[in-house]
Amino acid sequence: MIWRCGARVFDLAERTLVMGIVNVTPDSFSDGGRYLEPGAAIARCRELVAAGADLIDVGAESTRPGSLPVPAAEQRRRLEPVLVALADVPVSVDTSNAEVAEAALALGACAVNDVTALADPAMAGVVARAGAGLVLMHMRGTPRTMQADPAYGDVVAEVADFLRQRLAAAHAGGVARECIALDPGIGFGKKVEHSVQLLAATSVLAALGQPVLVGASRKSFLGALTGESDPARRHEASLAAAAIAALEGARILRVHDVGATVPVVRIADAVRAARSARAR
Ligand code: HH2
Repeated sequence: MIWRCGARVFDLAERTLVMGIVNVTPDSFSDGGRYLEPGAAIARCRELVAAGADLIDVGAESTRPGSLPVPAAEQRRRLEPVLVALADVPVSVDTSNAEVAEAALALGACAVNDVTALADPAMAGVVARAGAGLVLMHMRGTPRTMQADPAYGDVVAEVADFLRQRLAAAHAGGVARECIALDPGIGFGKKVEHSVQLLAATSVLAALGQPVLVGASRKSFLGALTGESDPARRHEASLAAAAIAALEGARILRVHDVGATVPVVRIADAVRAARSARAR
């Protein structure tokens, strides 16, 4: 299995990718305000690459529960100096705005992480023209409303159906299948039990045939399970979730603590390889 992101082709057959998070925002739930200044964001990206990140997800709009959209011009203003300075680094841009995505791809980003899975009708065309990578994520509602009592009959089946349908839409919009990764959207319109069920069912989503990305790092369901209210102190819980996701078939992990996650996924990769060798 590969994930094509423009000229970069990630080989996912044996290695789970570690995607480092850098939010160039004043208000993200975990690192809000720390990397709003371009110099701080660039230094953080370089630090995560040195710690072993395969790519960096740079966002200029928080999607934490209750947050509001950030205008395209402001997202571009925050992103541009960072992207220019990181031309040598594989970067995905965390945006659901096609204008922002187009500008970021022109500045060298190799993938678009779209938490709305193509809500902007221009997005598929922008990604397709660039031959860029694309992450399609499941969300129930919008960040402003999503945690207002989300309800599902069968959360795994509903998320899988949604992702199957968005995959078809992306493909119909010209995005090559080998460029597309799918993401259950942990914490996006999900109660604690929904996030746990989705983590447990990573292999069900992997069976859709695309690389699965899981973003569980520091999220509130980990706090609910461990009693830790401070996101920055959900370190061990995040590593446990990373190990489980990788073992269950996630091929890309979106994390804040890259250096600690890399050895965890190497162990998970080795165990997964041993498991599949035994099954052959
Ligand atoms: N989670 C967040 C943001 N973007 N993208 C994908 N594909 N999957 C995720 O799980 C995901 C995501 C939320 O985390 P963070 O970026 O740390 O916070 P904020 O949205 O407040 O900036």
